[in-house]
Amino acid sequence: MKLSQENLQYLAPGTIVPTYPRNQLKTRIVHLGFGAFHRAHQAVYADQLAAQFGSDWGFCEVNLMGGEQQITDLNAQDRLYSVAEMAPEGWSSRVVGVVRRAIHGEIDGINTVLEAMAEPDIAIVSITITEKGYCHQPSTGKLEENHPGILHDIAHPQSPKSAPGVIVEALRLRRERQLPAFTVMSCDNMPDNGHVTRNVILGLAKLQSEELAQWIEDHVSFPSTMVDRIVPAVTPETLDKITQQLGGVHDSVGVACEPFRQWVIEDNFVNGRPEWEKVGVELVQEVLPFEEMKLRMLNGSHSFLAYLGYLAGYAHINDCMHDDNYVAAAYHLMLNEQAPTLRTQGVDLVAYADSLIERYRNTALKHRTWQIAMDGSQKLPQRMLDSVRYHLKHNSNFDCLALGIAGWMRYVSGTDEQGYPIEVSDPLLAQLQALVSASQDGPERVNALLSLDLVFGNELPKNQKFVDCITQAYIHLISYGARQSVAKLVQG
Ligand code: NAI
Ligand code: CS2
Repeated sequence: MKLSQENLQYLAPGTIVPTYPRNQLKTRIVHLGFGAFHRAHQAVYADQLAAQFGSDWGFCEVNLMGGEQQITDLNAQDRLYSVAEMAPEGWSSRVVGVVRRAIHGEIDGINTVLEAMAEPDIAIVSITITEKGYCHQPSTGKLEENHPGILHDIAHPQSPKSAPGVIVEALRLRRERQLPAFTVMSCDNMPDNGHVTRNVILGLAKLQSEELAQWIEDHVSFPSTMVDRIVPAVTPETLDKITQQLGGVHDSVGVACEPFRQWVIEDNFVNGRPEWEKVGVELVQEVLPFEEMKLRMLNGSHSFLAYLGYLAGYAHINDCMHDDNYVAAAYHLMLNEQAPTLRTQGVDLVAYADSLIERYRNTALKHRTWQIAMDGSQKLPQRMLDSVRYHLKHNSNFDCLALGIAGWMRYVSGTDEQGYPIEVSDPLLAQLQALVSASQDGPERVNALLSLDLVFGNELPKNQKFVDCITQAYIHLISYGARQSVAKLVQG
């Protein structure tokens, strides 16, 4: 039996279901990126608001590329799907009912997406399209004008392919039709994600029309957000567990995640917003300190564990947590090398680190190190390199960060410690492979990879101390392996 409005009655007792009048919701948010994370985060907050406070904020879900099946399946399920929270003591499920519409840019046509974004009621366009979807330079946060998607959209602005191109064209339509603008809210893991979004949208708009760019500057806001909830990619086993949990009702769009969630939003909306504060969202003036804390302590240690863990043969983050040296290294990274770089005030960072380790230990999550290792070229700058810059400036130690960066280099070299190929997934894969195959393993490999200015910028590779630290960590890693390198790091 499939999940549907009619079959809600057959769900296992205890499942939370939408009891609010779904047809009274208005489509007021278009969300780009109906992936695992959005389903378990922003949509859950909206569902709670509708259920507890009668909010009428509903979503139009859009996938621009990939995830075709999810959109088809969601429509076949009356736009219902479930979210399972995996607590160590047991799972609990909630059926989310706030999706009003679901479309795909490649199936329904980009025009359908643009028209949906140009509907008068749309007040917010929110985004979770992964870091690479922004077509920016990770090292600077600016638009990458040579990105193939951007080159396409400059040539064909009215049939865009990239997310920035779609947003710029939707805003152009709204301006032409004299409709109010919408707020563009990034919920991806980047520091100052609102600023990056603003850079790419305005950067692209300027290449098309100065007037449009000016209108966007005057009428659109780009609030930054800090988002947190560990949502591993859904596997067939996850879906089987979800079916069991729902009492035999099958949900092809279901997602499972940790119980914890957090959302901090810069309160800067041009066309209204849901009353998120009623369901625990923190609305603040400045998000950057929260984002940096999360990106460096959580995501930085995640990436460290992902590269060094994968190389050591640990398939999941919770497997790394069985190795005391990895736990100690994660703590060391968080508290000795990331925490000192932060400007958060009034947060107990030791308690924060403890809570992260506790979350990583959750055996139900099975969060693959391979998944987190993905797209490293887009992640390293905000997770590790900004902190390295701090340490270089303050002449302080960054051995753990250096090992993390060396771990990424070893990982993207494409062969694991047993000599098996690694399936590296990264938008810069072609460049990475070219650099790897043109360099000898060792210091030459390190220098080759450091030449990637989209990742490392122009200054870091010129800093001898930085180059020496990374080279030393890399040589140790290829000589003794990941486990020993992590052990040496924590045991001295
Ligand atoms: P996912 O793989 O389930 O979904 C990715 C989504 O991005 C899909 O909807 C896909 O259509 C879209 N997408 C991918 N490449 C794109 C491109 N080039 N242009 C436009 N759309 C594109 O991944 P998931 O788990 O939903 O994560 C997405 C992002 O959410 C992450 O990269 C991160 O920035 C953020 N996030 C994820 C968390 C997690 O634990 N999964 C937690 C916190 C933030
Ligand atoms: C992870 C994040 O995949 C990754 O790179 O580090 O998605 C992480 O699970 C989330 O940011 C947690 O909020």
